[in-house]
Amino acid sequence: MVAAPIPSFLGSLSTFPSYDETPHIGTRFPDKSVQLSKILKAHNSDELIKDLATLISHRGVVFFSDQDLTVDEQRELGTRLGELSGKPKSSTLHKHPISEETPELSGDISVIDSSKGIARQGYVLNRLASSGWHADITFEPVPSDYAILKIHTLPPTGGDTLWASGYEAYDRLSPAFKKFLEGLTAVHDGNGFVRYAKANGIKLQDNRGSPENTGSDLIAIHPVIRTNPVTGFKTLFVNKGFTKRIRELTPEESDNVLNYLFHHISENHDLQVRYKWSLNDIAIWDNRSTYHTATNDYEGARQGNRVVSIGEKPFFDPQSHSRREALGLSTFF
Ligand SMILES: O=C(O)CCC(=O)C(=O)O
Ligand SMILES: [Fe+2]
Repeated sequence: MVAAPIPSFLGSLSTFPSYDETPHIGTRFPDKSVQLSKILKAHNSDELIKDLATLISHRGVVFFSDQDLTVDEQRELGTRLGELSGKPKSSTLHKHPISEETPELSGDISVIDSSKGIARQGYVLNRLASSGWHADITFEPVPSDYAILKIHTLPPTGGDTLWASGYEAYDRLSPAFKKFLEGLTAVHDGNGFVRYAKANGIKLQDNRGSPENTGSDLIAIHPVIRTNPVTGFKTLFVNKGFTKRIRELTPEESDNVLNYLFHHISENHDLQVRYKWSLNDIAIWDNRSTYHTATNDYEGARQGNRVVSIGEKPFFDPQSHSRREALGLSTFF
């Protein structure tokens, strides 16, 4: 069988110049004449933003160069991406448990700072660089659909971010292993943030973007294989940052299977994309079907603002297809 080419998912965004960073993950709009602030105000903004959500969900992560988007506009975009792609009415923007409200920034803006806070909780200097792979806030019962990160302070070089595709991670598993994982559930634990809050005198945020995301025990149970409702594709939904235990297995079985899956994600560099930031670039990713990790190879300041929106409660639809199956791409077995 001749494999089909990877189709375009640009829709109404096809009027803007763009290219795919790799075959399986990442699309970039390199031209700074393409401004998200203009897309928000366009006469057909609903169509453009809905198509952007579809593109992000298919391509995992999408990059925009040198953006003038304000934090208010970043919140608006985070809200509309989910609304136009069908998220539940009760889902709004996430307030990170250790997000500190300031006169300038409310709790629904996460400050990503190289010296402290969300991006540094649990960071240990002498660990493998690959130990940082995660998807955002999977410790919430209703976790994130999209995240938007704008980096406004950068070191002269370094500080790249990597993303990996959960669709492709699923597709690379053997049919027997896929079947074994489907229907299993895993514990996701974010209580490292509770300890960080206690140690640093930070008040834990409650009511974190969904009526279900409440309380101070940051534990959730999610399917190991999940269906992304926007694409309908199956994705591997465990991440090294937060997934601690597959409930249906013995502790040793769980440790070994999770360890295998974390290596499967971090060692297959052909399901990853690495982005080298310029000032005021924006990345938007789908937290349901990608993982990401920062690169701590620099000295000095690096800072950005992030909006994380809440999506739907994760589910597995046994009728859903893998990405390669659905797109008619070659398969491994
Ligand atoms: O600093 C980065 O590159 C990414 C930090 C991160 O994990 C996030 O913004 O969700
Ligand atoms: Fe993150």
